[in-house]
Amino acid sequence: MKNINPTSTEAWKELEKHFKKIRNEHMRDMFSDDENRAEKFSILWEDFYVDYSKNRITEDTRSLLLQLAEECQLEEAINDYFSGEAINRTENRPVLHTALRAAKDAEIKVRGENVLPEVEEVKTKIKDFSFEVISGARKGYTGKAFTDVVNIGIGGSDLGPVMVTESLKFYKNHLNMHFISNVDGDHVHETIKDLNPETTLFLIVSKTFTTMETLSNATTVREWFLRSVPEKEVSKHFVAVSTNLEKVESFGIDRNNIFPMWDWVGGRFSLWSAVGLSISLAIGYDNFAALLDGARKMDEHFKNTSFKENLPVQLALLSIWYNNFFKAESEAVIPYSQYLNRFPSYLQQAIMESNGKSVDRNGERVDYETGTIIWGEPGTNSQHAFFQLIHQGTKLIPADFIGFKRSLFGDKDHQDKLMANFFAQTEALLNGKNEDEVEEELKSKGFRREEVDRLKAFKVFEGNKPTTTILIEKLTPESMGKLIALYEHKIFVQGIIWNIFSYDQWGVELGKQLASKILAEFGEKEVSDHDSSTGTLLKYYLK
Ligand code: G6Q
Repeated sequence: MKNINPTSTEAWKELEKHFKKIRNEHMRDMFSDDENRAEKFSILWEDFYVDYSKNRITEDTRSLLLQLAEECQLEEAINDYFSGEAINRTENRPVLHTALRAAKDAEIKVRGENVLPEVEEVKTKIKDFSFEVISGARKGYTGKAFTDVVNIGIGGSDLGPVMVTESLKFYKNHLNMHFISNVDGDHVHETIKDLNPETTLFLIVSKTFTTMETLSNATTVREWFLRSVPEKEVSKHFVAVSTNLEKVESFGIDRNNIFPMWDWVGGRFSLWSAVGLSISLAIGYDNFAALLDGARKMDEHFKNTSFKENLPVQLALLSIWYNNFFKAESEAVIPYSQYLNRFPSYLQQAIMESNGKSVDRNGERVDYETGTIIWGEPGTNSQHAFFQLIHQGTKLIPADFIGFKRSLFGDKDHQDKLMANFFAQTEALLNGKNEDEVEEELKSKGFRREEVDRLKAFKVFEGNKPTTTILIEKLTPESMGKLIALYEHKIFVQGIIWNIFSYDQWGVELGKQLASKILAEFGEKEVSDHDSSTGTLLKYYLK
């Protein structure tokens, strides 16, 4: 993996010139000038149809962006990524969430050893455990089957599992899933207040097993449990997922109840590991395995497909085009599926924690933009909320529209209405509505001339707002795996081109240390040295 400043490449310089040329071109004209535009700028892959023709690009833009990827030696970087090179150089680790979904007989070496046998061993443990809990063969201390599962974890040990269990709720079994993440005591107490310790299973998920939020929540839950249950029964109700076996044992969890993970799996990419135990419990191991299969298919597509036909590469390049040339600051992700309501917040962590960096791989301050701000909510709800700003605000917000051809309950009437909105929005964002069209519309509604003149400026839509449509056959564990992996690899490509390290998170680590000093002051009821704002706030809080 070479450290190449993207702005020093030939492609970047050409892109700057090219940008000046096409920045004001309207996509409406691009479509009317080329009847094959949709075909030229779309990729059909398995059950995914991705149409990126409603973007402010021409064939030249695409060629230059592809040249940029080549000059930044993306291909070599992809090989390093998949083969277990320590590409997370600031932590000296490989980045191998892809190994968790690799084919059984693959060979991926970390520090000289093939990790696949260990991965398979843990998968078998997840499979057996899930089967026992779901079937009722594994029981609580009074001999009753489990009815509730509580996942205690935060960040990467929470967001992925919550998002997937929510997205694949349709495939869920009888187990009630709960997630406790925030150190806010109201979160844990609200969650456990109606739970029965006899039939509740707790999963404590922490890669490091040092995270304050998770350990506090786990301790509170354990105390609550021990209020009515003898200590010797803890092992029947508490299991842990971690790399830190010693710390887990000293917390009082039986060694047999530990699902190991590895330092080469980043927290925000860990749902494919035992961190996804809650997913396997919620939807069954076969569905969990299908999720992994989907991700593996996307991995293979990403590794083996020419950049021009490569979904993660194309999505990443588009994002760079807007971020670095149009200076768009944010990107919206709008899933037209209520099941995917947590997908944007999951992506916020995956994308913003990975690429929110301002120092390049040489340790120098970058002088170009990196990570984008990600936000979004499901459609159609978001149409009735923030879409106004996308349509008529002053900011350029490229948006991904994610939709499914078939609904899960098969209600055609609702599906048609949902998808009519899905297509209508991207079409309107592309075309807009010009003054003539507004005048025409107002006149046809019987507005008088003065009224038309007074109102028309407010009703004009410039259009030319970029969208990418990701149309998927159906929401299944497999297609969900593909979708998540698509964005994971998009993150990778952007990090490579921006010449940053995507797989560390020093900003998050800082947050883990900051509170301890103030917490100690709370204990002593004495405020020490702070800026005057923080000092006054603390005194007010302690009063
Ligand atoms: C993810 C981040 C962060 C992490 C949490 C929880 O990439 O590093 O979100 O997952 O801070 O960490 P533990 O799993 O170690 O408790």
